Amino acid sequence: MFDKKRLQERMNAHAAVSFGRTLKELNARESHIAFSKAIMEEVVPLWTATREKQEGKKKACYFSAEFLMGRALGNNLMNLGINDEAREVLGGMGLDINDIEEAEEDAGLGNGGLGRLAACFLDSGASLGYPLNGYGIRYEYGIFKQSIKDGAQVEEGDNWLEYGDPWSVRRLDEAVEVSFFDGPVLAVPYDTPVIGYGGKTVNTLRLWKAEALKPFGFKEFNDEDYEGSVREKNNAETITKVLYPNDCTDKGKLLRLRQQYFFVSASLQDILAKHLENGFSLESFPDYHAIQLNDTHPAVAVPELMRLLTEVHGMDWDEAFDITRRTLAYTNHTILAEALEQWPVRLYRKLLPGIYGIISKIDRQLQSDLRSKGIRGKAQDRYRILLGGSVKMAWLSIYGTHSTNGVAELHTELLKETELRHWYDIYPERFNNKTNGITQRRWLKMSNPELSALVTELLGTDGWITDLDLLKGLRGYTDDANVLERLNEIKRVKKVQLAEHIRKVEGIEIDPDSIFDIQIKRLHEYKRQLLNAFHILDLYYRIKEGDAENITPRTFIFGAKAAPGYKRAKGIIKYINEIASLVNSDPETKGKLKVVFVTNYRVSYAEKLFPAADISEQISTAGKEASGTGNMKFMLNGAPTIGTLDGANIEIVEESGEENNFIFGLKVDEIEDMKETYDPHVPYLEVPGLKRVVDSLIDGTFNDGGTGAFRELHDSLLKGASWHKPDNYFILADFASYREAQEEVGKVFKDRLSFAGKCLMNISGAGKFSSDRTIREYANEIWNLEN
Ligand code: NBG
Repeated sequence: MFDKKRLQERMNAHAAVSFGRTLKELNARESHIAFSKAIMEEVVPLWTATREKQEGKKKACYFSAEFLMGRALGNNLMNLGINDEAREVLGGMGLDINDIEEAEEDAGLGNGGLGRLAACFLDSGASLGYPLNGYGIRYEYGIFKQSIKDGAQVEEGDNWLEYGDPWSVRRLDEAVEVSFFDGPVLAVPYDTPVIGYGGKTVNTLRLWKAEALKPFGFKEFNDEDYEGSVREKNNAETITKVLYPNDCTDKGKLLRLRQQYFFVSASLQDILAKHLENGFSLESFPDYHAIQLNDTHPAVAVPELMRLLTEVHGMDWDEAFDITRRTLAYTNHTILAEALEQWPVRLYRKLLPGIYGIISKIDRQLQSDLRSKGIRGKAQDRYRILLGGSVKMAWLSIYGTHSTNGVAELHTELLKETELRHWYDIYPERFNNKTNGITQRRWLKMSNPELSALVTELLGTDGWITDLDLLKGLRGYTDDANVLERLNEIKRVKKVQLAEHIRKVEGIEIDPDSIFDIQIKRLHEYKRQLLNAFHILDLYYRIKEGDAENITPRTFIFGAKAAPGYKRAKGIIKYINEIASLVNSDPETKGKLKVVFVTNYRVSYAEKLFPAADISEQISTAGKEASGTGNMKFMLNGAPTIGTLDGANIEIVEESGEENNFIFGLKVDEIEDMKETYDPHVPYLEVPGLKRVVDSLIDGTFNDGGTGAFRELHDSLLKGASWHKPDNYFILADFASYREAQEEVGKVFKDRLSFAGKCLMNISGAGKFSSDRTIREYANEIWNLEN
């Protein structure tokens, strides 16, 4: 039973012990810590109970270099079912629960979709009662903090642990050693409880921190070599210092490889040791563990598990390989060829000579398997894990595991037909699809309590919180004017809340009666924020020419981080901000058009943006976005998609009806057909208005601060570059079609009830996109796991 008085006492105690003060003297961040620690005390007994209940049962282990958890407090209170009590207790002490929640730093240990997917999966695993634990890296600095100066992105370190992390416990007694060529480091686990909805299951996210075995050299100190005395400590701690801020692609960096091996080796040693401690045999390892590799970042698990089984435990190679393969499974998250991870052999050999030896042996075994399938000589090259001086992590992952899955139907089909076709030919049974999902607990119940209440009322049950398919029951209301009006009222409330927040943090006023048209995701060329920007500028010119008299007022909102080394992406941010200053300061378009680039887009900002959207921008070049998950969050909150037939957009439209979304642009096969002959000069010269906006990059309309970034963007569209053809993401080719779809949006939006009908069709069709469904599929079809 939950005891309010006890909570209050605990909070006072934590204020005293952690900060040496009374509650009244704490600032918001300190109060947040004291309160969270008090809640943590409530959680620990539940956590222990889950551990005991799961003893001896098969477990799934989700290996991921990224977990983009966001804030914990609000989510944990919700899942424990003690929101109201918490509000009361805090209120009684003169504290506002909202202020306390807002004071929490995001745990931003991920870049984008891949890391956030891992977080949603953990929530679903615990909520469904599966023994599913996460394993990753405790980065001291997460994804950088973004600010905008003169329209350009500026990065700053994300010191998320500054005030401490009340949600994790350090378990020094379970530390393990990880060996590199230059010596061992200590891996210390920090465990965070993952509380399932209803509080019945509390799983674990285990993140490893690197430390020195010998943190202080007394001899060096005595010799007055002060740097030397802490060198080992600094070198070790560097491994888990910071998250690499690249979404999708990674260039071969020694430190990154260290990070990968560090967390994979620590996790495998830990899991294997516990398995044996519990009295189970090595041979039974796959009967008790399923390990999912989130992309190729943890692919070194294949040779590392082989090393542990054969070299540490003396098992013979063939049996060890069988166990490894039956334990591991791999998820592919991208089809972009340049993003398939490869490591220079010299790095591998240097850092992990033993592991490199095992990879060579795996590669030799692969060759012999290929021979037995009649694939010989040169024909083997496209499969080889070691070839041309690089280690191909995707090939290692497919060969060393029993399952390879894509993350949306189209993505999986494309993998089978193109990038991974040769592998599909020889191992068709290994390939399967697991369409991504999102947790409705965070992305509807918590972020949008107003809409949640309406949904519960209409359905007559809150069962959708754990069974999202129930949303189908809303289909009965698509013609109910009263319901549609209420839906619109709720949307307006969320828009007012967002507008208020944007006024506070960005200093920009936006009009809640305008269409909120939102594109929030990492900045990448293939996601085509530039297409959106061109359309806005075109609209602006047309309004000024009196050509868009009847336009429905619009607020275009962007949120995006660019990888710090990705020059074009940064150029696009600057370009969007230049358009924003032009548009927002022009009295002629006032009241009709506004552009906002929100700074430091992250999970906690997303929670305010998704519920307030009228339109969801999902405009990637067809075939390039593996799935997308933001698209699902918009849908669940009732925003129709303006988008291409790409990734999970296809399935979204299947579930909600094409007529309830705004689909435009070239399809995968059309792009395939024209890619050899495509000349962007054709649309550039022929589509009315297009040249004008494209040339704004070079004709002096805007200033890129002397970086040359705008000229370079212009060239990328019309001249290409050494590594790609002109306009390789077909922005100019899709412009006219996009503009038409946007016009349709403006028109349909005017009929407020008919637009609300589309919103309701989206909400009611969102059931498939619960990560509960996704996790059940992983559990049944890959992990063979029971709840
Ligand atoms: C991303 C894809 C998204 C997808 C997420 C989660 C990588 C490598 N891939 O389309 O670009 O939704 O993974 O699967 O980050």
